[in-house]
Amino acid sequence: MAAFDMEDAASAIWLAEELNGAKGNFAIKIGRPLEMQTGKEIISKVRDATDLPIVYDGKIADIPYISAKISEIAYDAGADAVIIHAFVGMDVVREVVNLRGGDVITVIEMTHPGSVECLEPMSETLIRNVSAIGVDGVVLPATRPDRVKHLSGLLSCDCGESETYIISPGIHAQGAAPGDAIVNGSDYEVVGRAIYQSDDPKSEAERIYQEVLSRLEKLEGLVESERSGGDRK
Ligand code: BMP
Repeated sequence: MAAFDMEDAASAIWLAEELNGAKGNFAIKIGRPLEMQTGKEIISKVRDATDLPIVYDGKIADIPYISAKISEIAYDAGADAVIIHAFVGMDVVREVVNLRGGDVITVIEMTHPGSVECLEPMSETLIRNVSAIGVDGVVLPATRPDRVKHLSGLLSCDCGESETYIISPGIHAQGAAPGDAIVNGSDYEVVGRAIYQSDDPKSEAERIYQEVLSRLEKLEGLVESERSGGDRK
């Protein structure tokens, strides 16, 4: 998932078009710096430039009425998903989920050091509660793969494997390596500066995607050889 935190519309639209034809499974996350510099219209403009899923990362953390209002504006502009904070409370999460405007992704733990102090003590409760409400996705930090592993195990589902997807920022610019989160249970890794500040963003996105894939394949190979080793015993 490419984080669009650049600050001008032309670069965002260009990169959205480039990624549309990129080899891999990509999505676009529109962040506040881009939105503040260009207005909410940037969501519609990126929508027109690409078929990729668009996530509006407003990190919404307001009262239920206002959180729902902001989410509605983002969905109406063309966002497929919005990111809201879970720590504000389940009444907020429920209000946004009940809009049924698109996917709802909730922040559980973050990549920066302050998250350990403030979010970690309540993250187990948060992930169980948002999971019970039925959010579509959660944010867990690629910078702490052990937390991705632990918290992903708490996502509940009646039918075995949870359908809630996990997105994990922190790749490259914040120190995590491509694949660190995915091999620990995440579904998407979020990459911002390493892509949009590179000389050739499309190639860089494809290269990072391949790196993640090869780590996954290596892991699956290991699991497979352990299993067949076990079968022979
Ligand atoms: P970068 O790869 O340039 O560090 O960007 C990371 C992106 O992920 C930014 O858009 C940031 O807002 C977001 N993010 C994060 O870095 N940590 C979190 O815990 C949650 C985020 O959404």
